[in-house]
Amino acid sequence: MSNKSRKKLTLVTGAGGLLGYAIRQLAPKDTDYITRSDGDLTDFAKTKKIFQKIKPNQVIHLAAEVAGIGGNMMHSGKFFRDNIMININIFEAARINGVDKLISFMSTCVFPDKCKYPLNEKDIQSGPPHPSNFGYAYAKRMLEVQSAAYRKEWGCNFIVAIPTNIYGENDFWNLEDGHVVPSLIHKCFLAKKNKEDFIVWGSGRPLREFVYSQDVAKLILWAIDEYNEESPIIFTNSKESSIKDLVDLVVREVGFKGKVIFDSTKPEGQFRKPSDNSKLKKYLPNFKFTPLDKGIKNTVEWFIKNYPNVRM
Ligand code: GFB
Repeated sequence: MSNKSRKKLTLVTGAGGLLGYAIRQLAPKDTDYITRSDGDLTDFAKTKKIFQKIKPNQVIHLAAEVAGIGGNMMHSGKFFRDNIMININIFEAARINGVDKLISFMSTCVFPDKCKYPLNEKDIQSGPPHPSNFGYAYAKRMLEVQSAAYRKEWGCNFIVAIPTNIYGENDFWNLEDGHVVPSLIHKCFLAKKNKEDFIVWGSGRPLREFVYSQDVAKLILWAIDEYNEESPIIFTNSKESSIKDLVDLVVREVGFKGKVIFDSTKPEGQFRKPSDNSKLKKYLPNFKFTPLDKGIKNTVEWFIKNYPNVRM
């Protein structure tokens, strides 16, 4: 945490991760960042202290317990408990310290498993989420409820965004718990280094909408200033790619020449979760998302340059 005495405008929580890294490249100077080492946000007294010290006007609340499909299946209790506690504490500390605006984040895995496509902001609570991440998904769904309740009783301008599958520099590169993009880049890199097969989970057929962290960071900085609706907003280019498409890009960028094996004993999660970006397009008709091949190229370059000093 910065210890300069000037008044801070914006506080970014969970700033040590993927989106925190992207926001740091773009955010205005009056921004303060906290990471896990600044205090345990599941503890209300510690959270309150941080807010009293920094006195932010705005909060970009990224802090969360997150993981890919493997981590979600292993830790449904922890992910439910910790995310609920963090969000309760952050919202309350923000309210009692007079924060003007707070943006928090869900993910498209919060949507019902059986839902009409494309997923729309209106459908979040209309059925149970996919079993692979129900603990995380139910905790994150409460952000919509919490924001609406705080607006209603206390007039807080708290908003919620829903990015789809985010990837980019400074991701979490764990082979078992990471999201698909960082895990596959790391696995492919190791397969090349150790002259082994490159093992991919599942059939490669599931579809995802990958969004580059730098694009999401731009959208967050727009939303904290300009988006004021109670209803959440989905951040996506609405462009689906299969896991196989992703594998091909990773293989090309890593320069892997060996054998790729799709391991059907591993989990696949939801088959697809195509999302409606018409609300985003209404606000930002000219916003250009980074194409997946360019984003993967940048991400692989970053990983290779920083390995082994990466989060994993
Ligand atoms: O990123 P991921 O774990 O998230 O991607 P989800 C899972 C998809 O990628 C599945 C395939 O179809 C997997 O079979 N996959 C292939 C792999 N190889 C790998 C690998 O090495 N690691 C991983 N992780 N997947 C998450 C939710 O779901 O989406 C989270 O669990 C969060 O809660 C996130 O919301 C955005 O898209 O399946």
